[in-house]
Amino acid sequence: MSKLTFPENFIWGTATSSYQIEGAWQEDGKSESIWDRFAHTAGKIEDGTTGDVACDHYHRWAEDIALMKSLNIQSYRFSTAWPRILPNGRGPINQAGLDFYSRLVDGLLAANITPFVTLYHWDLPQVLQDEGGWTARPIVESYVEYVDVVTRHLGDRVKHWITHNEPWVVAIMGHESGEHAPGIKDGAAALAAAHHVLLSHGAAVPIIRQNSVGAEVGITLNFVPAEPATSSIADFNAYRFFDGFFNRWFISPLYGRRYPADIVADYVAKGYLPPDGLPFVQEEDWQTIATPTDFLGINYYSRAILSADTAETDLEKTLFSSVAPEQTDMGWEVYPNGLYNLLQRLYFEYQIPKIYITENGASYSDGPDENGRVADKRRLSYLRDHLTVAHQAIQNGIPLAGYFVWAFMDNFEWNRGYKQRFGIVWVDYETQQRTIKDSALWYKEVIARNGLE
Ligand code: IFM
Repeated sequence: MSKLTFPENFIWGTATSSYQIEGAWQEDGKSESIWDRFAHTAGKIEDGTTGDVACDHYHRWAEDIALMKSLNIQSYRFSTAWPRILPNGRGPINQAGLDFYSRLVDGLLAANITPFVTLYHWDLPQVLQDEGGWTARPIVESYVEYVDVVTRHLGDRVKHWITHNEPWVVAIMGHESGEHAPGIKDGAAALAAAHHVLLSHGAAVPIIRQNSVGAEVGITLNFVPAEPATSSIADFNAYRFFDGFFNRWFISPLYGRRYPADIVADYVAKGYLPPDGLPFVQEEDWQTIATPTDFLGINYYSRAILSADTAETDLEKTLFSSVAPEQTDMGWEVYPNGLYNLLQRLYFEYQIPKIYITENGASYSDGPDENGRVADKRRLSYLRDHLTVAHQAIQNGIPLAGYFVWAFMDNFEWNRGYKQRFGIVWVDYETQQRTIKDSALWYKEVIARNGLE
């Protein structure tokens, strides 16, 4: 077998987010987030759990950094929690919250691990939700204030910033299906939320550049490459809508093309938009949203195959309806070629100068055997097959600059709770003991060799 070598400066990383791992939900002046509120509401989380303690990373961060270092991890993508830093959403700064992230950044740098900071991974202060959250335009100003505070304090040491993680999830799962916090079920609200997230991204980019000289700034979108199930016109139309509402709605305005006209028309037909346009848009927004960035972060897990009879009736089924035999515990098809197709499409259609895979990984529940070993073969082959495809994309000229495994350790998988385990490190939630899985040992070797055998 030949060796697949990656470019010399390729970044090998791993990722998490604040609410999913930190715990300490009420400590050191942190206020309630929409996820605290949502998880504390009966019936919202499949296994009835919350992120109150999670992986207790708030107290165990030093141990977690040491573990990363032992695995050769070069870069760590984590998010900052807005309610730790500005408990009122805006105004007075909670120094203890900032200090936590400052220590984390210093610890990472001391371990020679590059911090990649996501400024918003879904834990909005509840006080801002009470004013309308992402559906109300003033949120943009509050977000920019929050970003200004974080980047002023960490911008001397952090040089990679991601404004938002997965605006589709914030907008659609949070405001249309209501499966995520804040649990709203209103199509019109979802579109307003999507717009304000994108607008806040563009408004924040110059502030980040000002506060963090020489930094790279980008946004992370989740993509689900789609295909029609058959050659029928009805399936094609289901595919077209899916691709538009999931993928194009978010990337188009970021690259100067406004919202896709076909999907605007579909939303008018669904009653999500009035016939005479987009009520939440002001003309100057287009330019703000399309503020040039340095990179696009992409999160890829699976593809969708669309047929007219499932489209729009059962979102979860439609998203990940699968023809391949292999599925992860999330029920998502394992389909590495989808990553190749996605990278190629993004590069060809949008001429993106630099791409990072900011998340890729798989949920499998394999736990420690009688000797304490976690032989998570399926995750290992998932990662290997996706990296093989990533390598092929680089060979073909696509500017892919780094790869972050989701996730560094098992954590709180939102409305699915703790049963879904994405980590390359096992977490025993009773004892908080971490156990390195076989996939992590394999990844360690990949990093050491800068490639795959
Ligand atoms: O756990 C999530 C993460 O927070 C965002 N991207 C997808 C992951 C797996 O569902």
